[in-house]
Amino acid sequence: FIHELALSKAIEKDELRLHYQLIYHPASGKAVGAEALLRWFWTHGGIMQPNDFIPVAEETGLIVPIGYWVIRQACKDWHQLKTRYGPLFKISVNISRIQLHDDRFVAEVLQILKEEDVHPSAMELEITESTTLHSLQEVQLILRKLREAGFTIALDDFGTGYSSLSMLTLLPLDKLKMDRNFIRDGNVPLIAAILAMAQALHLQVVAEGIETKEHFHLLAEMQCWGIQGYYINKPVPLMELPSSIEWAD
Ligand code: G
Ligand code: G
Ligand code: MN
Ligand code: NA
Repeated sequence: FIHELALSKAIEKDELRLHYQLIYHPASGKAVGAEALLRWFWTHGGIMQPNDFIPVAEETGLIVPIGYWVIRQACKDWHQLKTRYGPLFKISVNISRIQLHDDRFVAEVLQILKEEDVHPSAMELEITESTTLHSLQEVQLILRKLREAGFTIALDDFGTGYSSLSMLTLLPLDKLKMDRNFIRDGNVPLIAAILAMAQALHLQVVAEGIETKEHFHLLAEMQCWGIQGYYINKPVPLMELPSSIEWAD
């Protein structure tokens, strides 16, 4: 692939950056976390979005070292975020299937957090259902180890796959990230059903794709645990994150 060589040098050339999107907790009116979203500032190609290079990174295995870079950078950034948003603030990191199946994953991640002086309880790992396409038992074991170490586990893009409901009981999860399609379509009965189901299973829900004031108020009234989307903030570099005051209405 044409970008493969360039991507393999992205870390050493310091071309990767994390942008952040806040996760807002309507019940307290506070930002409780932020999702780290990777960007590649490619010298010849401008800013590359993850949808354009993550698939290449996955096919080539480069996602493994890139993923460890993401976790280390997120740890460094957490030290700044906690002074702004408080010590309970969590950083969410997307983890793809190939990363999770690296033999060293659990040990390596724990080592990185130790070196960067971040407790696993400050980090949430977002996985998708595609993670379990192979070897469900192996995934269960890895997630259980991570959870025992203190990480929280979120199922990302919930509602877009085919086996969502069985996954909810098969995987050790703390959270569901409700796919933004439900919000975009304004499917209130389905949103209500997902929230009720999650509550019965003791899972917290973060609604994605909150783009308008109407979305914001709807999900707050429905007592959704967390909300995330362009209405709160677009993904931006750490230093450009807004203070919570701005969305108090
Ligand atoms: O930031 P954006 O909305 O363009 O992200 C597009 C997709 O890329 C999302 O599905 C997101 O989960 C994924 N993604 C973003 N950053 C990372 C990352 O650091 N690692 C992995 N594995 N996926 C990421
Ligand atoms: O798959 P995942 O949920 O990790 O992907 C997050 C992606 O969603 C990022 O690429 C981010 O830029 C995008 N995103 C975040 N908020 C919104 C939103 O309110 N509307 C839309 N359309 N996309 C969003
Ligand atoms: Mn995500
Ligand atoms: Na998602």
